[in-house]
Amino acid sequence: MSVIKRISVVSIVALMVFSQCKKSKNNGSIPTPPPPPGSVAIKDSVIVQGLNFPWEILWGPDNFIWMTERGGKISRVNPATGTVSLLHTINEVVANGEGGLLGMVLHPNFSTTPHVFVAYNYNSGGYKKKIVRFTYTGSALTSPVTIIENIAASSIHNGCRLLITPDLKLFITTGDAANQALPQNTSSVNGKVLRLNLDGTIPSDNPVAGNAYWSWGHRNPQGLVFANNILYSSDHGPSTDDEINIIEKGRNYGWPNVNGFCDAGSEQTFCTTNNVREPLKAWTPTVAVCGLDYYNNDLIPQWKNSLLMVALKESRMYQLKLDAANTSIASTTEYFAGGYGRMRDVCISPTGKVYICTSNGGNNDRIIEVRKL
Ligand SMILES: [Ca+2]
Ligand SMILES: [Ca+2]
Repeated sequence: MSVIKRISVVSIVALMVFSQCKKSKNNGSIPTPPPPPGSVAIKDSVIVQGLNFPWEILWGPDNFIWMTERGGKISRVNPATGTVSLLHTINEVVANGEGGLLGMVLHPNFSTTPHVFVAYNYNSGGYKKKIVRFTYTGSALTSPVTIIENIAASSIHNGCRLLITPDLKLFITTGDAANQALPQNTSSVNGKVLRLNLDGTIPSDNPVAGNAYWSWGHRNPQGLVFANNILYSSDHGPSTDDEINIIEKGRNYGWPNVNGFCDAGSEQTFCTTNNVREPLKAWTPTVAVCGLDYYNNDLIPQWKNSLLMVALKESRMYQLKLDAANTSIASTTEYFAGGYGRMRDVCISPTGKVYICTSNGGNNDRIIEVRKL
């Protein structure tokens, strides 16, 4: 018998003895205790550098990260190599302050309907925003179709996350475009979460027939995710009350009359009169809440059933652990405080790795990969 075989036999015998020991130990009714919940060690590393204000990162069905940069570029990033492949530059984009090329979403049935929806600012009788649908050919984006246009824009407060729900409705967050009269005006498409059919028509079951809005009273929502059959959104507050909200059909979210919860005297009156939906959580002073995604992967157990949200000003990621009903935040844990500067967006791979893009500018922005150590 060779040495290796001897070792194997010894190992097998040892394993059998060990197993029996474990069994005999549990011969009573004492169950084996489960492993401690949560904590696995995580590791963060930079996989891409040299970007300029990436705004949207999302995990594509091709296992590439699809990315917009505010100046007008749409690229595919290979997460294994960090290679950035430019797909298309939208020349009509006008990047002004916080404006430019913003949110993006892919059609849920991308293999049969390779449509790419993007939101961007442009000039047309003033600074505006539009949503355009492109078709992906496998190497280029072609055939632009305008879904909605002439949304008021500004150098600040433009929203603009995009999301498509499984029932094929397009959700668009819009900001107040620095005009506080717009969010409470339901004939304006600003300061709203809009809901459209994928061809830009208005669904017959929207809150008001012929009106694109789904919810109103928003300031500058820049995070949006659909999970657990619930639409969650982050919204920038002024100097107080950044918010995380559950977006419900036809509800008023208060801005500019209400900041955060309905706690001040005048807010209480307004909230009662207008059936205002309060946030799940508010941050004062503000942290500049931005990109949002939902984590439920086994890879990092402590993050299961959590919203992951990144922040610009406070330059960190917040893990917002949801309760069993998914309708309130049970606990908050912070990661990467200050380590990478301002953070704009987050996405998650099907294997449970998390990707974060920074928003520091100067052609020095990065994508950070977070994985199990
Ligand atoms: Ca609110
Ligand atoms: Ca308040």
